[in-house]
Amino acid sequence: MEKNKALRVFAEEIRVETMKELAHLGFGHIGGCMSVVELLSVLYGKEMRIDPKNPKWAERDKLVMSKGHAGPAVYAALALKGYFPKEQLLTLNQAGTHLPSHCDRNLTVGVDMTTGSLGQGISTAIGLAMGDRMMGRNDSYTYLVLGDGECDEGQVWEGAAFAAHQMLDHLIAFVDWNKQQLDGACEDVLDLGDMVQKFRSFGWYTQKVDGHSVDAILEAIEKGKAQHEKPVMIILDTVKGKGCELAENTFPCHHIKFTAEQIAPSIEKAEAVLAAARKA
Ligand SMILES: Cc1ncc(C[n+]2csc(CCOP(=O)(O)OP(=O)(O)O)c2C)c(N)n1
Repeated sequence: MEKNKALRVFAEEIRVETMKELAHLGFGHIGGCMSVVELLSVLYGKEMRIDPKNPKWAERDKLVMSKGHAGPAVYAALALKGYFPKEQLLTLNQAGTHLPSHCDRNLTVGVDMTTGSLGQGISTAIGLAMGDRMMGRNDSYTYLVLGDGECDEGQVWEGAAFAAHQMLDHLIAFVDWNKQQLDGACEDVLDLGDMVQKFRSFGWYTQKVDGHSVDAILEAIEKGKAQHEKPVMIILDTVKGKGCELAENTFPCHHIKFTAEQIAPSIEKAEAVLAAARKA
């Protein structure tokens, strides 16, 4: 059992709310949403210095969800933190919504960066981190979430070299290493080999942890913050679709369609896991 019960519960809440959002729509990027819920729980539930009542607070920590198709999971975390009413989640991707399928900083309260064109988030995150440094906001951190398929983009490696050169120790990045991308396994589409060695050789303080353990993620962030010379990379060993039975049993499960009936048993199971986490 995990030490941090509140974060375990928050992760399961994000999971359930995300599934309900997507169930209402009948399709979506369920796989890559499910694999980041523990990370979002740790970030929004504990690690990030934020104030939902003051979302534009300049000194806040920022998050760049570079794999912007995980927007629905980010929105669930934001709603649960009180950035906007939970009922809004059911407007996902509908005409006039504030919650588009991919993150948009101009539309959604609490979203710090517009993303969706893969590869670009590392550059904007570097910009945010450098901006904080230039403005003397030394307590502010920028968090960045990359997909493993996204790391096929050359821009990721240009950013990786630059962040290390700038010794951007207040940039804390994650790769959601769920081993799948849009239409198959990462190792079949473009095998990047050992991600830990790759980022380490680019000069990052790199660790690999169980991406579904809130305790492990928290510990890795604290270790990263304890050093002051390198940008931090945490490779999250995850399962695409984690905790949504329908998605976990579909390959690839990147963007799937489902009826309410098809996804209902998966939601019921996730709700049971949430109830058990609350009782534990
Ligand atoms: C520049 C760019 N090329 C292609 C796409 C289409 N696309 C959306 S998601 C995706 C796969 C991403 O895989 P990964 O980064 O591993 O995300 P995850 O598996 O975590 O969902 C692709 C190719 C895009 N959004 N941006």
